Amino acid sequence: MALLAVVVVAAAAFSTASGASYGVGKPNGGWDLQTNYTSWASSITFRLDDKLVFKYSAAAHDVVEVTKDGYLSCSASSPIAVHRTGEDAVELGRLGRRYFICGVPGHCDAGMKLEVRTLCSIPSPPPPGSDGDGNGTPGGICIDGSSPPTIISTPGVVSYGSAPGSSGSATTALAILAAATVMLLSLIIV
Ligand SMILES: [Cu+2]
Repeated sequence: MALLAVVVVAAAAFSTASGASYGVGKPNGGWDLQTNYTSWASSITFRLDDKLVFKYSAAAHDVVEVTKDGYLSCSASSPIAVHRTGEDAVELGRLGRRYFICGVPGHCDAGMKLEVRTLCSIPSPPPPGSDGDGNGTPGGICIDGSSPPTIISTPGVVSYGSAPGSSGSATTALAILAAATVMLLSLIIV
């Protein structure tokens, strides 16, 4: 029974849907001087393997991925990446925050700056039988996409690798629950 629970959890972890694609500033704007990107980004929950698409006139703008400092100071002088095609797709391939500004002087200060926070692909599955202690929120068990969850041979223990932001509490709770079930079952059998 405990093993079954583990299999179900592992199966849920593997069934990652492919990411969504978001046109930056859409549907009412684009990558331009009119859109408020703070409110645009706050209306979307970005998940791992989602994609940003910056669409703009390449003659008027560009897209520079910068550090948090570059974002805060509107400085494109130490870029992480520069995009200039007018239709640039950026994969959100890792968890955490990323920062994009327009490198044309004055445009970032005028509001062409975007902060995106990428969360786990899958909300954490609540441990079976738990009464829900917040394990469904991002930051619990987190699949980072680059390393599939590994299943250790000890019954009831599932390891999700070194996914950033993962806390051991959900896994530990699952392990304890599984161990308790195994002990109970063996008592009944004996
Ligand atoms: Cu611009």
